[in-house]
Amino acid sequence: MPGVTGPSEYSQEPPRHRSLKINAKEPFNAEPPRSALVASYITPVDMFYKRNHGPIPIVDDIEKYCVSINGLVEHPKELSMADIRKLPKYTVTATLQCAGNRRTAMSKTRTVKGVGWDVAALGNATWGGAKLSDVLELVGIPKHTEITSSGGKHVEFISVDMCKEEKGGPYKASIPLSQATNPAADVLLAYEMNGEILNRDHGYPLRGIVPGVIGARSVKWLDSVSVVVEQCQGFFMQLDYKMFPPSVNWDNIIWSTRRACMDFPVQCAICSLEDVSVVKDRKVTISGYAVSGGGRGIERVDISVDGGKTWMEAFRYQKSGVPYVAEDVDSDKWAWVLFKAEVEIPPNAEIVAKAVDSASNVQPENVEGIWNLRGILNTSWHRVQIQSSPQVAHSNL
Ligand SMILES: Nc1nc2c(c(=O)[nH]1)N[C@H]1C(S)=C(S)[C@@H](COP(=O)(O)O)O[C@H]1N2
Ligand SMILES: [Mo]
Repeated sequence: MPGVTGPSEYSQEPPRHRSLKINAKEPFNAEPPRSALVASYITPVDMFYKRNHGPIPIVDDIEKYCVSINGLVEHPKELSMADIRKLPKYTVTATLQCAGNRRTAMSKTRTVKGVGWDVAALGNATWGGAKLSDVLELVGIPKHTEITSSGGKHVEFISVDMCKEEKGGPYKASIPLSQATNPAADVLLAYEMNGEILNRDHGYPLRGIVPGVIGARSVKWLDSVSVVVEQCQGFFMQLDYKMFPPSVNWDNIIWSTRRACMDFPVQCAICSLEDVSVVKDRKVTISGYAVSGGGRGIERVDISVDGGKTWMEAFRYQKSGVPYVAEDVDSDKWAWVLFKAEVEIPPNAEIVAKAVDSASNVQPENVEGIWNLRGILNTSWHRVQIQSSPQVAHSNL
């Protein structure tokens, strides 16, 4: 693509915030401390997790940059950033979550393969850009198309970055054409994040944003968008990001037997405490995030201080102090909710959080039942242990 080069090495990586926890250096994979996630509803760009499979590409001449819209379309086009910006601009607040979020905890049950993540491989941002449905209309594909006359059924996003999983080729992924041409699905070709020009780490100058779907499908640094007959045959759609049953191991795995993960399941995590925390007071404020895929809202977040025997409901909000109601016209349907609960804890408490989404899906109780060899989609109840300091034990006598 004109104007964009992929550095062969990691010598030209962008600057990053010091407090990010680095899970892998090259490619760069890092997440913020838990507490940064609950500090604000919108995650600041520098605190947003970064998930890469290769070096960060460099756009050396934005005037020359263009994205190719091609494949089974009547009028293929090369669009410059000026062309993209001419289309109506939409802003969508959406949580991007890596399917590997909470992988480290899954690994404790049985080893899994993949970059380790704590509970912060996600963030909530306001993305600005053109709707993919408008872009596809420019090349002759009407809104709400499931299949084109030439059999096009999927939209493939192809990047310029190079990763070893694709044998030095670009990262890619696809979504169904019906989703891409549905304006209500809010799929964007985004050039802004939180009102600023998208930075290099997050896909400058243009990336896909597929709300409610695992992060892997929101392809950064777009080179082309292609209407194709089959689902993308790339590594990350066919040989990764699939959920296998606990019985499948590396000797008996058959990748083609499972579907590519798309919508993520209901998830929540406590962010005000680490896995093991020592607290002095018996009264503790528990806070965290809850989010579901597919635009499903969060119906409830339940908190327990006794390992799940008894429960209380947490306060949920998106706008500070305003109670959140799932499916309310004012709520952001693709975004997380933050939750808060004031609890009184017994000595050596196990605090648990679980969320319920608007389709009444509930997180699974234990990680064992959802363990899978790639360690994806760990949505088990989030548990943190409290070690009472001597004062607490004493005041409880
Ligand atoms: N081109 C490209 N797009 C990509 C990736 C990548 O490595 N290369 N990683 C994907 C994965 S797995 C995730 S979770 C998100 C992470 O986006 P972020 O780094 O902006 O948080 O980008 C997705 N898009
Ligand atoms: Mo991811």
